[in-house]
Amino acid sequence: MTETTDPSEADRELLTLQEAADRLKVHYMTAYRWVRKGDLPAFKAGGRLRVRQSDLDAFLHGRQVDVVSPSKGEQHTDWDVHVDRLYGHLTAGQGVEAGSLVRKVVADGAPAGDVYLHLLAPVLHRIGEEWAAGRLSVPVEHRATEIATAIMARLGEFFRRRGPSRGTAVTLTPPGDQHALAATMVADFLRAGGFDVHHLGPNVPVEDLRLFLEVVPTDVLCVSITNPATDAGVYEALVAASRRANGRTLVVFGGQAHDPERAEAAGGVSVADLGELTERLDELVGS
Ligand code: B12
Repeated sequence: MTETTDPSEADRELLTLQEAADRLKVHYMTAYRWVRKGDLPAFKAGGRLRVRQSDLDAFLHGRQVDVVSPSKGEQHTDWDVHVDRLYGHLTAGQGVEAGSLVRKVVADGAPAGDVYLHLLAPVLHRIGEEWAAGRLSVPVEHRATEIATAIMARLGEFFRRRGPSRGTAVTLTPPGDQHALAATMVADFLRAGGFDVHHLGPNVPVEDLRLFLEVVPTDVLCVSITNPATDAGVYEALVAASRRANGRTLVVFGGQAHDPERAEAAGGVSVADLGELTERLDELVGS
């Protein structure tokens, strides 16, 4: 941080730290910490911290991957504590409290991608375990899922990325699979990774998908499979449909109930870890 009292510095480019924090979509204290660490250039003018718009743009550009993508390595967020709290809010139907908790975790600097992988997914997994053990009713699970869906809709904005497109992706779940959230996460990760995404949601009929792929040039089709009762023939059906439609779409299968062997045998690709998806796509289809 540099100190100056030169009023000529206070040109139109200057933002207060609160304005900078608002544009970065973080809490004031988070922006302040970044200034103290020297990550975000700021200086004092008229006794207040100021940030140049151009410095903010450069910071945002450099940090975009951090804000959006899962972090690798260092982790300061106490995920276990947040998982317990969010589980409590979701199962009690406390949508406002759940939303505030997630907003705070992001405002404190956690990448939105990490919120998906280390907070929402484990909470939903626990909800599934408790439902399967007969300790959570179906309405309570449904209500919790609705709140999680609303939270994800709000987090979606963190996964937008400007710049040249790396290709077009389609995301969905196959026929008979009503589990929508993981496919939405896949769509957001692909957007953050620079893809234009057509997110079709759950339960998409194969023949209708083929017609869609005929008119929408698609580089990657990402299929999320969660329902263990999914028809085993769906792997071949989806790969065949994409080949008939245009012959160029790479079909990637993932999700807790997907079968890697069937995926590969059908001519698709299996990717288990969502955090690795865009890197794997770099290897598979190039940038
Ligand atoms: C919510 C929910 C539902 C809701 C879904 C509503 C909605 N809007 O999505 C409803 C009520 C519809 C539902 C229905 C059923 N469900 Co359900 N459901 C769940 C629950 C609690 C959460 C699902 C979820 O969103 N998880 C969070 C996501 C983010 O986690 P994920 O799927 O693991 O995804 C991660 C990775 O796998 C990966 N990933 C996922 N997809 C992809 C794709 C690619 C390309 C890549 C790279 C990565 C990737 O990235 C994600 C982030 O890490 C799960 C519990 C659980 N373990 O998930 C049960 C669960 C999946 N359901 C289960 C069951 C049994 C059912 C039903 C059969 C129940 C019934 N008797 O009717 C039906 C089937 C309906 C159908 N036809 O699909 C079981 C499956 C058990 C099994 N494996 O044998 C589970 C595991 C519950 C349990 N513990 O028993 N369910």
